[in-house]
Amino acid sequence: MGKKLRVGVIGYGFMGRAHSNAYYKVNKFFDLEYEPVLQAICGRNEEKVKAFADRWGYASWETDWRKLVERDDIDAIDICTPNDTHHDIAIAAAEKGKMVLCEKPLARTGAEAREMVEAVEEAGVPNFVWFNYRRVPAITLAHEVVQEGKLGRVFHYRAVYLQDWTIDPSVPQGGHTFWRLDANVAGSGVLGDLLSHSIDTAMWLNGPIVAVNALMETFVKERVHQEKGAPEPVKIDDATLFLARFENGSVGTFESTRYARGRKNKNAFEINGEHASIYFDLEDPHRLEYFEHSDDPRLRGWRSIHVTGFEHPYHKNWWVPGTTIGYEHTFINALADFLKGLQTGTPAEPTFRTALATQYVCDAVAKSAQTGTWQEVTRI
Ligand code: SOE
Repeated sequence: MGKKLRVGVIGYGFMGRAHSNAYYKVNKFFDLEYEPVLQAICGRNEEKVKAFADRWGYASWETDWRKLVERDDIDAIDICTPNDTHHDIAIAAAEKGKMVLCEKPLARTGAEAREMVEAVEEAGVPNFVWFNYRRVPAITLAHEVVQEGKLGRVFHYRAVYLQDWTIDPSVPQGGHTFWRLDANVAGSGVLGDLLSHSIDTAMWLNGPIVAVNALMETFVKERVHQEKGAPEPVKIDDATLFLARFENGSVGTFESTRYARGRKNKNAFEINGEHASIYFDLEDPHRLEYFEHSDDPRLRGWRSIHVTGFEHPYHKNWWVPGTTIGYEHTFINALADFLKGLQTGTPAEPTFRTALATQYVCDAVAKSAQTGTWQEVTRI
């Protein structure tokens, strides 16, 4: 430890809390050269931002992100605000020479994301996107298993990301709680919010997606806007499904919805290879299911691996084998990797450039759903 990294976090909602917790705890569990300092929190509501600063021990607070970005006592800007603000904040921060960390999805569109990539790369500043599920130990283990070639040739990639919290038509859209349902702010519905996670994981595990064929549905056509108080047409996708072709010749299916009654955060995937298959479900996050064809045929079957041993990713930084870690630890693990990247000079993934590839898949999915045709994915 020793190198202080003075962080300015923008946004004190769900992600502001998750990221603040990571900055607060990372050095308690990981041996790192860098030590984040909770230098400033920024949010528009003065009373709330002050209360947040007190609770988390931030040294200062701001109500205007532009002022925060101008400050000389900030080394890194972390964007935890709704999607429509990511582009302007990231570019302003990069121009000021700050490191930029951004909550997913990187942007509303590929065009916005591309400009963000250009800005951080021109400025030469470290950058990172918080696709936190890469740091679920069982998903990281899946990555190791695939990298080691245990699956052999991959035939199928199957992903679902299912929730159920928007079935009630009286749930509003817009405002600070329901901005995810407002297309102007979010850019899209489940595509950017949920499928971006699935796509990031899929391309990390199985390589680039080159073409897609999609459909989208909006089940509830009108919702009251929380701030304006009147009903407005709903312009987000409530459900998106797509077929995919991967560069390695495998084929994929992706399904996401917020209308799967009983599914709260089912982010699951299965990969079927020539020699082995793997399956993961975030609703059972400590387990990786694994099937190996070369096992003794009499004993062959799906193994349910409890990914909580010292030989498993991240666990030696936490508790004794068999105990578990949770959602918040995925952010702490991610931050530890980002800080190690600063230390070693090998940037932690996903960088803005890597996240741009996910954004381009999202663009192709949206275009395919509009046109009813296969779409090739823009390559970086
Ligand atoms: C939406 O409900 C949400 O909070 C996403 O925005 C997160 O990225 C996902 O991890 C959990 O669900």
